[in-house]
Amino acid sequence: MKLYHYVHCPFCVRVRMGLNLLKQPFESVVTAYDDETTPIKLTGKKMLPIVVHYNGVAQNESLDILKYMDNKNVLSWKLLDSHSLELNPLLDKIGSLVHSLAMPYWIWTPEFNDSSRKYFQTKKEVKRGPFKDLVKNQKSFVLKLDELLKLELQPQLSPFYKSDRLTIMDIMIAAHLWGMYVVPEYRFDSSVHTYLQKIKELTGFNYHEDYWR
Ligand SMILES: N[C@@H](CCC(=O)N[C@@H](CS)C(=O)NCC(=O)O)C(=O)O
Repeated sequence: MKLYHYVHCPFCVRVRMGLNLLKQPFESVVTAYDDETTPIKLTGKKMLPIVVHYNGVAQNESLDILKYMDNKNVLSWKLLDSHSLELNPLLDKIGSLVHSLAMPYWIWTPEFNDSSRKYFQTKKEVKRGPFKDLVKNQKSFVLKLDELLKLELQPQLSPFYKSDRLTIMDIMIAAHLWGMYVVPEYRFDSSVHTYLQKIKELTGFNYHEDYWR
């Protein structure tokens, strides 16, 4: 199967982590952020991740893809239903802070060229304001992120989120947090770093591997 994805995108990272964990091989197709034609042709929407299955059927929505592939329930999907009331607001807050902190750096990774960088920045600045202001406000975003992780993530790790085994919830959390590894000024608290590295080990995830293909 083929996976169309953006390297930085947390929803795409979910699928990369999940498919690796499920030992499901895939052909990786890193798609340019300004390529509207490829995703629209496949699913009618300019949105990744998209997988094209062996039978040619294209599927989007990260969780739908993983659920479909996880026929043995390795990722304990029921836990997601029972914890969604706490997890979804936590993911929204983490996602918003990580995006504000990491976007100004993502655009300088090898995934982007001049054209896709301009497309991404123009689109994202409509919602978040100028990237130069995001960088200026870095300290306050970092304070908020650290506080959030300390109060709402760290106490729930046992050693995984509300579980002693890795579940889909860890993949969702880690996929967002992973973006912070590109922010050169940032260091996770060591317990969060250990948690993320454990997930990396279990899923065989390698964030920037496509740059060496
Ligand atoms: N609910 C979707 C969200 C996917 C999503 O938001 N993808 C973003 C990238 S992070 C996207 O493709 N955006 C295209 C654009 O804004 O041009 C999922 O879980 O797969």
